Amino acid sequence: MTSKTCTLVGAPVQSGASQPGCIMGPDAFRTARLAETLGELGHSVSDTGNVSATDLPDVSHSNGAIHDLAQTVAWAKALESAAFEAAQSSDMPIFLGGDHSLSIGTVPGIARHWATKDRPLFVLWLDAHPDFHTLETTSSGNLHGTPVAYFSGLPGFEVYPPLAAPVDPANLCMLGIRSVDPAENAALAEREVDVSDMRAIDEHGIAAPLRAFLERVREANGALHVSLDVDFLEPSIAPAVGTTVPGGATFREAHLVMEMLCDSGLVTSLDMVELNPFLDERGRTASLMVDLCASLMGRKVLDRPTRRF
Ligand code: 6HN
Ligand code: MN
Ligand code: MN
Ligand code: MN
Repeated sequence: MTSKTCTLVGAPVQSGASQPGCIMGPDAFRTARLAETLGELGHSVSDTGNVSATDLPDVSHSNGAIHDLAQTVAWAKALESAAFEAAQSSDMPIFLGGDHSLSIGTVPGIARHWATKDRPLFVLWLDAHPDFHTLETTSSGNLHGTPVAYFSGLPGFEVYPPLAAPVDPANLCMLGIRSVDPAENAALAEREVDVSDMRAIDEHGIAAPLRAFLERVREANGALHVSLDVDFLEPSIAPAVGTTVPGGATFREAHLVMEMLCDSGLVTSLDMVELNPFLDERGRTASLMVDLCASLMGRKVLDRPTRRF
């Protein structure tokens, strides 16, 4: 792939998850040599360090299960600005999580950037979960279960920051889904979200739905944000996450997704989320996530186009 300017943005968010540990995620990615790996692939990398969110807004919600709302809203505001700036100044912002509530900030900031270029933003959500709760429907109260419903413009998010550019639900694709709460199921059924659950992937393989989605992005001249949750992966290869669900993407399925994304040339930003280093085994999950990022950014086995049959 052609050489890109990559901006690493640390987002040590853990207010959206139930257990602590994601605060250490950005430094675990650094320790696993993310910047050096991208540099070895020919990219120019700058690490802007970690964003911080200290000014807590005075917000509340009637759903008593919700915890850490003010902290999560503060992160959303700070990360929206950081994402917008990183997108203005580089080819490839890469957000180092942090739990998945960080996408409440990163995706809207990236969407605002592409709106100024008149290009629609598409989002590929690689996750065991659709993260499609509203503030009314979340029963765990863990706000990492809400980003997709929010940035797609669903009602009921008055306490989150207003969206400059909502993502059209028709521009979403979810792969790897295998744990959906009843309220999320109902909300997804009402809208045209392209969801491939693990059953569909077992039946058709992971390449077919991804290829179809990439074709849609290309036809629309879209920009593509990828949000990679550690729990997309099979827990036996990626134990460092608080929300493991059996039956995830295998090592090769995950690399194939990244390699196809690389070949497409369409990806313009990336979230790497939910890494909880406290739950890792000798850094293996952090290293796997870095290797997946390397596949996305051009690491190949053979220096020639993949054979077609
Ligand atoms: N994630 N649906 C569950 C909940 O608590 O709302 C799980 C959310 C997981 C969040 O994948 O980032
Ligand atoms: Mn908490
Ligand atoms: Mn998630
Ligand atoms: Mn998940």
